[in-house]
Amino acid sequence: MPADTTATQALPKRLIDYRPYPFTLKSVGLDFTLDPDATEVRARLAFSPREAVAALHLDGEELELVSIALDGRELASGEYQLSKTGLTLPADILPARDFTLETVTRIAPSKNTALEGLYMSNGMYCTQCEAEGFRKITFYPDRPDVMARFHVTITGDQPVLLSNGDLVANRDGYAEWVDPWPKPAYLFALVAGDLRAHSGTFTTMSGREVATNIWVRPGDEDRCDFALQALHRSMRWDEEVYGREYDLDIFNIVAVDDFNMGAMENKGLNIFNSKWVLASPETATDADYERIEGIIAHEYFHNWTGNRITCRDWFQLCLKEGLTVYRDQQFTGDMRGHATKRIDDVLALRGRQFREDRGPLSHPPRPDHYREINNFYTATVYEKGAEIVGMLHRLLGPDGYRAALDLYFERHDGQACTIEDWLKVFEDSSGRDLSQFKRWYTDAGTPTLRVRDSFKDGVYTLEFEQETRPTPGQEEKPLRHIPIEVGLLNENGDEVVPSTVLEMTEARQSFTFDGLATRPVPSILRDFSAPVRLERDADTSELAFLLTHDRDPFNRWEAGRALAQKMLIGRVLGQEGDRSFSDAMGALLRDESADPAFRALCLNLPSEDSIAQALYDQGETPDPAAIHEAREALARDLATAHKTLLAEIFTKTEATAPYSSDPEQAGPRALRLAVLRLLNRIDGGARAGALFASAENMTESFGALAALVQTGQDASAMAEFRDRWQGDRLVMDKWFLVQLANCPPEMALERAETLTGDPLFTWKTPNRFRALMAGLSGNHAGFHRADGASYRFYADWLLKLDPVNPQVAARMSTAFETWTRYDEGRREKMRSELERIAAQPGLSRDLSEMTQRLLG
Ligand code: 0A1
Ligand code: ZN
Repeated sequence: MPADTTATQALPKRLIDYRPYPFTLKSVGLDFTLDPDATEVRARLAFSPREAVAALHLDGEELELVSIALDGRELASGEYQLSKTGLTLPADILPARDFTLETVTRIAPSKNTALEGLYMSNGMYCTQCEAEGFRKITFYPDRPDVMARFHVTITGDQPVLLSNGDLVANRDGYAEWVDPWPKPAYLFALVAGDLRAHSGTFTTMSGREVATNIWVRPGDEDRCDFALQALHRSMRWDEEVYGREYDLDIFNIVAVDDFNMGAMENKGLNIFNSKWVLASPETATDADYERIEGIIAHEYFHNWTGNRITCRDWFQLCLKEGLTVYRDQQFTGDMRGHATKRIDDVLALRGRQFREDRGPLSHPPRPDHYREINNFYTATVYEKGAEIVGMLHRLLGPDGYRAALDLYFERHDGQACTIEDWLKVFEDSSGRDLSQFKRWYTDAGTPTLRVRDSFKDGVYTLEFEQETRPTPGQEEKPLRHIPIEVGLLNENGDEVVPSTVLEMTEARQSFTFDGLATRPVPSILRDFSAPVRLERDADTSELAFLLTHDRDPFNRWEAGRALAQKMLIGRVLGQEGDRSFSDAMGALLRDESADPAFRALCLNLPSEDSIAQALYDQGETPDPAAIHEAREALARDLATAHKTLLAEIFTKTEATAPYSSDPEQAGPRALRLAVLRLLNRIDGGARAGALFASAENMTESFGALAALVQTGQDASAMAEFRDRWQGDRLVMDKWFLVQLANCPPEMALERAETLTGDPLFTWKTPNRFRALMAGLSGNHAGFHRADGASYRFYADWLLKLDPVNPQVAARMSTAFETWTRYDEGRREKMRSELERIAAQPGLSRDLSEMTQRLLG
């Protein structure tokens, strides 16, 4: 599909320009006659004017208009205007009462490589309408505040024909679906193909039976049960924890191989990237299982937070996404353990959102302008959006939070809402003023929180100072309202002041604790109570103390992480190290009472990217090769210092029971693999090789492979893995990724070049493209080679993908988001690649906006 060059110059959309749509859409009838090259869409839209005189504008892109009739009268071509972006009927031809507009349009799903609107994947029809894909299906007011009831018919020779809502008629080649719940067009979905169902039933809390189905390609049926059970667990959890019941008689999930994102919450018909549905012990890792469960839950939870209550406009995206991510995080915590879930979430937040917030792409969770909304499905909107909900929960407490949510559902069911509506329910239900808190939504940037402490006459004082650096377009940074959870420990490790939430609202603020016999050790920002960068000069003995004694598991882990970070940064800067980190890890390895999954998280060293970020935050210029060296050396030293203990754990954690992805088994497995990654650096690959040969599940097989790749000893294992799995697209994605992301940096680019010539590198499939490119960009020192050759290779591929799939090309351009961190030479090389992309004639609006923002 040719890119729309005029769109490249389009002016940004602005939040302040929001105006309600001048018509109500009372009902929608859609008739689809499917054909790969000429699908016909007949749309009947029943409108009611809300304003006396208004033109009717319908969005529409890349559509062939076959006919148009107003209240049954065929319109002549002079009576309406057609443009590249839509269809307008002037006010003077519209009646001042209710009217119906009927259009017939033609589209070609088989030619739709952008995977937005109606497209084809392996001969199956499917749709992706969020955010603005429905306008590629028919002319329509494609904005989330226009909600309507849909009645859909599908005619086609596929055995399975699905849409939203409840099925009211079904015969050979024909199906009719009615969705009783008004919805915006972005939640519309249609699927047609030769599909098989793995089915179940769920009885809701009021006793209604819901048919549940996971639809997949023939041959994949035996990999669906985990997803189906995860769906049932999610449905029950939303009833028990939020009081939310499912509201249709059927819930369908479909797995598709070609999908731009993870999954989509279309009403009653969730569409998933097959990667996040299909699971079997032989093909999916423990991490995959946990993620599948989390994504199934996320999409299901959208039924209330997103669908029943939706967003007024796309600026409010974090209203549904932040809340729904928060809900899926709570769910996974309940299913699998809160401590490790919180650590995983904070690792992801720092790795993606803090990184985004520190560079040219920094934006508020609720942005106030954009050119292409698809570029705002970001870690800031999702993960930081979830942190903000978490802070509200912490400030109001569990009962206050639940009361606010009850009010939200009661007050706004069936509406399209804003962040203001959302905060108002918290204000009204708690009586608190959240005007300063609102800055978290409207302002970009990660605040830095500096802490000093003092102790005198039994009084301990914590003094905090907050500061947020300027971000693009926001020079001034008003003060934030920051919840800081704190506990104090005495020298025996007893908690002398239990966890309490301090509320910081000033630039500098002190909090005192009196009646203490001795100077306490503070545990600050427990459970990571706010998304800030905490700066505190804690010495290594205090960190080691917290790692052993803190009651708050997050801060225990955080202390270990801070020790590792100190050690790594010291090494990169050529300073003398000490044994504190190694000793602390030794103590943890010996502590059999500690949760194995927690111990695994502590043993995993900080990523090279996060070390680079930490150096940059300290005002240093990160050197990727030196960082790689330092991290490798620390891993080797750790392995050498504790080789006997590590070997013992490796032996002891060997599973004896048949595979299960439950935390009881996944935890010890994670520890075993963390230990393997260390031992592998000093045992010549002996253990990893043996495990690779004997493994009966993908977690161990892939874990062993990943360890072998680290030292570049993977040639035969890679070949064997490819031979075994070449017919399995999901497993092959892993194969592409791991050999680039984990290999020694000097091998990365050459491997990537070779892999692009592999017949299995089907680059138009988003999962495959992402696996290879994210593999390369995830190899920090390999991507940031000093000669800039990886940058060039990567940019060439973005340019190649852009005309085919602009959305994915734009998302993948974020590999360059840290370009300002590095030395002059690397900066220049990245900048010139970005300029080369920006100058490409016919560049998509998606990639054009990204390169312009990246260049600043
Ligand atoms: N709303 C989905 C994510 C999603 C967003 C955009 C898409 O296409 C541009 C597709 C899916 C979710 O939060 O899961
Ligand atoms: Zn979502």
